[in-house]
Amino acid sequence: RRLELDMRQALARREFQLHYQPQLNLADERLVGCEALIRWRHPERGLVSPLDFIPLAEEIGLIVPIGEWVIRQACRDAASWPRPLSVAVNVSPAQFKSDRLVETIVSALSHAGLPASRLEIEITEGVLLQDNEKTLHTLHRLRALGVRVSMDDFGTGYSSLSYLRAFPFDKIKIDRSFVSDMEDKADGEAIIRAIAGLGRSLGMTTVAEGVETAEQLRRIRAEGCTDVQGYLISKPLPPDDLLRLLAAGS
Ligand code: G
Ligand code: G
Ligand code: MN
Ligand code: NA
Repeated sequence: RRLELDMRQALARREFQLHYQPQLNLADERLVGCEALIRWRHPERGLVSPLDFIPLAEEIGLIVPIGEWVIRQACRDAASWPRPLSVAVNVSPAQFKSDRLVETIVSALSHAGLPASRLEIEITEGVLLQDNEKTLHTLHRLRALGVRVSMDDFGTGYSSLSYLRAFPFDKIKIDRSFVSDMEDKADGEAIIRAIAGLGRSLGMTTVAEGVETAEQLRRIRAEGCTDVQGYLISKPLPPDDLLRLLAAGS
């Protein structure tokens, strides 16, 4: 498989990049964090979406070294930002299960000189599906370090609520399908209201993802989500563009 061979060399050839999508807090209208999203600049294919290589990377185990690069790079970048925003990194199930995750994070934070409180990891239900004892142990170790943990794509899986009971996440990221449903179906808005209320009761931040229009933002604010992320605020930005945005004082 050609893509597989190329991916094996992409790290050494420095073809991966991180883009950063800002998250806005609705209470004070300030940026509070950014999600790191990997991009592969392939020499012939151009920009390859993570949707097209992360699943393959998981399958062949390459997600572990790629994911380690993501964590190190995200910590380095965040340490250079002019304001102490948090940086969120997506951790896939295979990477989460690898025994090196906690050590990698400790070492990345220390090399970058980034306080653990500025790092957030985003996990999906896929992480929680298997080996619950070990998963919970890892989550608690991360929490003890001061790293925050978010539940990504909330509401799309089978038992989101039981995961919230099993582990006290810091943040719930409401899947963008509920946001896009909001304008044509009343259900979307009702679901967002319910998740925002759940977050409030449990003391968790609630981020609405995929916010694209002012009308969506108005409704999300009315329903009580604490933060938003989406094209309306900003697309994922290359590091230099993000620095310019932060320097401009957003
Ligand atoms: O930004 P974009 O729409 O291209 O991202 C597509 C998917 O790839 C998203 O589900 C996102 O969570 C995932 N993704 C992006 N960057 C990373 C990464 O560094 N690690 C992992 N595991 N997934 C990522
Ligand atoms: O799965 P996860 O939530 O980690 O991935 C976030 C994905 O959503 C990224 O691929 C990112 O590029 C994409 N994204 C971010 N904001 C928007 C938006 O406003 N609209 C749409 N359609 N996609 C978005
Ligand atoms: Mn995410
Ligand atoms: Na998500």
